Amino acid sequence: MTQVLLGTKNPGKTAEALDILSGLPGIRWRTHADCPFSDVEETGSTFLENALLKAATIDGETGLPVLSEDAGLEVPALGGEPGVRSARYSGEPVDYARNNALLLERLSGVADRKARFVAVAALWLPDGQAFVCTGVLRGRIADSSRGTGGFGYDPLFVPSGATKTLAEMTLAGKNEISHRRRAIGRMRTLLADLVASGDLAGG
Ligand code: ITT
Repeated sequence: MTQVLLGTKNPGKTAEALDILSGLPGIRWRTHADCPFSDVEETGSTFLENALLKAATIDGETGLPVLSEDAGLEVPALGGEPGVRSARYSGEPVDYARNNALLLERLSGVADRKARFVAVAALWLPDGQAFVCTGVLRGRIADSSRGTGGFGYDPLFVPSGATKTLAEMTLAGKNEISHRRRAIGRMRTLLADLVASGDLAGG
């Protein structure tokens, strides 16, 4: 079994990612709870840069293969905001309710409520190999918050073709369709190939 560390401190992301990755043979998943690592300052200007930065930095600190992810919400009517600033849209410390209130305020009176979630998953191996997969979920921003599941902007996000917000779905329901499912699901296929070829174990 090769150990791979999930390089995220976000408990919501961790639960969703472990569910998507469950049953993958040859890998023992470690998380921040059992293998703590330092905060990584997200200085990149894209999800891709930040995902790679987190995976490479946490690999450097722990010596383990690391799967990180950078994700966020893009609203075309707001010029792509909150984008890479999704977590800290309304300032520090991170506060999901305050972020959601600010998003609703900025969209007040705006007819075009299209939005998309983007997730970029990055795998960094101790020998310097890196792999990236992206996932997108399209939808729209609701007029008010609904539901208590998930995290972040989930109470405001209604996926295309759905009536419920992501926060009104179960974890399994969100994980069938989400941007994270697409990015990490693609990474799952890649990880299976790396396990089979022996590349994940190194040497
Ligand atoms: P790590 O960097 O430790 O992984 P983080 O929460 O800081 O955790 P990001 O930098 O990727 O993660 O920021 C993601 C933000 O984007 C998160 O705080 C939410 O506001 C939003 N977000 C991302 N995925 C989401 C999802 O599935 N549902 C709701 N909001 C999401």
